[in-house]
Amino acid sequence: MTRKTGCRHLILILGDQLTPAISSLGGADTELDRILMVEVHEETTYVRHHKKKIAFLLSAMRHFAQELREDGWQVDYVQLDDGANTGSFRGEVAQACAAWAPDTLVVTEPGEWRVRADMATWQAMTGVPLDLREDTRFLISEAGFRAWATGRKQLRMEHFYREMRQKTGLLMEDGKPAGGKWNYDADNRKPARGDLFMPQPARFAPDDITRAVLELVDARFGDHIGTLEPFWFAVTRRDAEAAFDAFLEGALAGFGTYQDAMLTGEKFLYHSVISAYLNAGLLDPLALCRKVEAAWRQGRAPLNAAEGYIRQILGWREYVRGIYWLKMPDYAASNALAASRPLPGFYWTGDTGMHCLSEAVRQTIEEAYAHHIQRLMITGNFALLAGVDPHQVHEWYLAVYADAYEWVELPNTIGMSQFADGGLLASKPYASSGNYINKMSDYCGTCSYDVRLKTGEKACPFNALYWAFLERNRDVLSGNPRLGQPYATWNRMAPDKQQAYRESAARFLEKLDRQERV
Ligand code: FAD
Ligand code: DLZ
Ligand code: SF4
Repeated sequence: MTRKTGCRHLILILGDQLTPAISSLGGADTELDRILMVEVHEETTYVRHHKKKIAFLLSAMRHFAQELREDGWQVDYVQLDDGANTGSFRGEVAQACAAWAPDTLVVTEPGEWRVRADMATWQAMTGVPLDLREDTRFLISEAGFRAWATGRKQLRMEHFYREMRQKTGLLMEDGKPAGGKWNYDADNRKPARGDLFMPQPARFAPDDITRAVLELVDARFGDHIGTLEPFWFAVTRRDAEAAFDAFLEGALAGFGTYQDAMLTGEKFLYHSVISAYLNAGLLDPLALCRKVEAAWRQGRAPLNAAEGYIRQILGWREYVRGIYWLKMPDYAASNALAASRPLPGFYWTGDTGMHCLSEAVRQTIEEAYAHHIQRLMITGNFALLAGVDPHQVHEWYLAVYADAYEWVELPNTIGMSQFADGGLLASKPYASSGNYINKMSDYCGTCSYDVRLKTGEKACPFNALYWAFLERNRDVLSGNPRLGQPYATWNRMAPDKQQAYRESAARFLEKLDRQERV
């Protein structure tokens, strides 16, 4: 490696730090400092990410590097197919530090424990002092969340969210919540009908940079899940902002009412489809919340929509990040329900007679996207009821969605969806029989199973699995006050009916274990 000279700070910008105001650039100088961005094999394969997720991020990284150069920065950009690419962050950092001998290596804290642990060894490895800076793109710092959590018996999102509303002043009027209530979720549970106007997310044609990335991903990651085409994601800040503005105009007004709805063939409904952009740093969370508040104040969206939307970003998104950093690294190994079944093969193919699951998985394969209620009440609910190993469930979610980074995915999966943290995050498991899915979707109408049948070969598998789940986990769950009613129903049930549920669930799970098509 030839020694180059003239670098004061070497600033490493990671793939999900594509923000001009990122803290690592604070105080930097275009003459004295150099930026390093690296496409590395290790990050593309630590789980086998969806092809579209890899393509999105690499294209967004290349566009960001181009914008930085246009703004006068000196950027060293290492592409995946560069001959000298070492394949890892640490290899690239070692190489660049040897080449530039910077006074300091500057990095904004990464969003995953795995990378942070590795980074802690870099100073010893390179001999270059590491200036690790806080990620200021969140509305509460890790220390701020820790302070909020300290001394609390329960870490409920709703309490956290109210404090965040007060802290930011979002949807507040004279110190009180706008409209008199903090939360309008009760208004947000309507099913959707096929004849409703369906807005669509804004789509962007691939440019030369994206096309080159698509070829690269196709050649290198052909065996990863997912289809690459059509590729329509925004890969620049400007386009991501246009996508959000299109959501404000076309879909926000219906966001609240239809937030929990699911409809065959409608992959996006009234969701904003911006999580991949937000998590990569192309959008700013506070700016999004302010725009939504403004839309409500201008009468362009009802309060239940604006509040519901702001709660997702100001509440849930910040809260799960806080939980992640509060509880890692042990959190990842949580398995309160001792679930151990392997993840069924149809999670990778969508090949199942259960229509709700085939819809959710197939659109995941096509788009690297499923909306929240599909993730929680279809793929998550099934894995929970079937007793799938939560670590395998976690790795699946981390791999298949374009918005997935461990800080946000892990608490959602381990905590909210699989109850593997024993109720730290959710006050009760998000477990439901087919009845809920039938109420919130049109999936059951064209399913090979019958949602009205409770037991037997043709019965909706969710029905018997639900009761078998409650019975199997009685020791851990029966004391939960929010499950008092279902346990009371189970206890009152005639023994032969209980036995029919047990047998139905056991037969279905045996089939699953024999890897037969279900
Ligand atoms: P919208 O429905 O339009 O919501 C707006 C925004 O709110 C989202 O873009 C997102 O930034 C935020 N948001 C909403 N719900 C949550 C939540 N529960 N946690 C954090 N932020 C939220 N979200 C991710 O960003 N990355 C993940 O890896 C991820 N994994 C998940 C895994 C499971 C098992 C579950 C149940 C949820 C997961 N979520 C994850 C949360 C949520 O499903 C997605 O944020 C949402 O579906 C993204 O689509 P959207 O942009 O259309 O969101
Ligand atoms: C997810 C991802 C992928 C697929 N590829 C890269 C990459 O090649 N280079 C990079 O800097 N970042 C990538 N990322 C995002 C990182 O995994 C992410 O920055 C860390 O997990 C920390 O959150
Ligand atoms: Fe899903 Fe059961 Fe409805 Fe089929 S009947 S779509 S398996 S909930």
